Amino acid sequence: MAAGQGAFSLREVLAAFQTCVTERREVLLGPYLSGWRGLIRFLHSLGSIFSFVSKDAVAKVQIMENYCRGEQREKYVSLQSMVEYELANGLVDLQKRSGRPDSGCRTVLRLHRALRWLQLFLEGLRTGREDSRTSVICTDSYNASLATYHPWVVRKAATVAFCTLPSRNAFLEIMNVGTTEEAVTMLGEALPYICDVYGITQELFARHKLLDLP
Ligand code: 1PZ
Repeated sequence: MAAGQGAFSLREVLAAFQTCVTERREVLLGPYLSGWRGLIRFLHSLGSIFSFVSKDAVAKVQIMENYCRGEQREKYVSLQSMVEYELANGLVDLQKRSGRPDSGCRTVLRLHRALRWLQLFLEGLRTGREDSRTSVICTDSYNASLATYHPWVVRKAATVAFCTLPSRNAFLEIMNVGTTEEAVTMLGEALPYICDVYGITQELFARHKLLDLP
């Protein structure tokens, strides 16, 4: 079953991450953020129990979209140009938050950490057995990534919400990519691009010592 016209398919969303990386290995913010917008739309389809997650994700994407449309928009074309501009102009709080507007660097860092969760989660879904539970895959991926950065109450709420996730097969179907086999194939094709975006960002942030921004 192909996704009908206008139907929402995770294939297009994941393809956005494919178009992020330029020949010079820069990560373009435009497609990066449209990938996130698509993921958030998908998250909405999983029910209101996830609204505490989507609210935070929307807020962060919004901050970045404002920078991308703002006066300094040419500085926010890629992650590389953003890091260079914000650091050169002292716009990044390195020790603790000072009450200034959130920098692009600290905001992207949160999305970047969530991208690691996404990578682990989708890889778990792809390689999971037919009868494996999405909630377990999701919890394991979360504990191995994002959970480190979240306080107890957020971890608790996340774990409760994960329990509502449908079975692996049902989950692959709501991705709207076709049969479960087609969804698994699509994940195998799309994941290397997400890994690439994650890897380039990780290297960039590590090089500039930005991995612990408050
Ligand atoms: C398929 C099921 C989807 C489950 C989503 C898994 C992620 C759970 C994350 C729950 C955290 C949401 C609450 C807000 C936390 C914020 O405190 C942190 C740090 O930001 P700060 O407080 O420093 O400003 N925010 C984040 O870690 C960003 C979380 C973004 C999560 C995006 C998930 C996108 C899901 C796509 C679904 C396919």
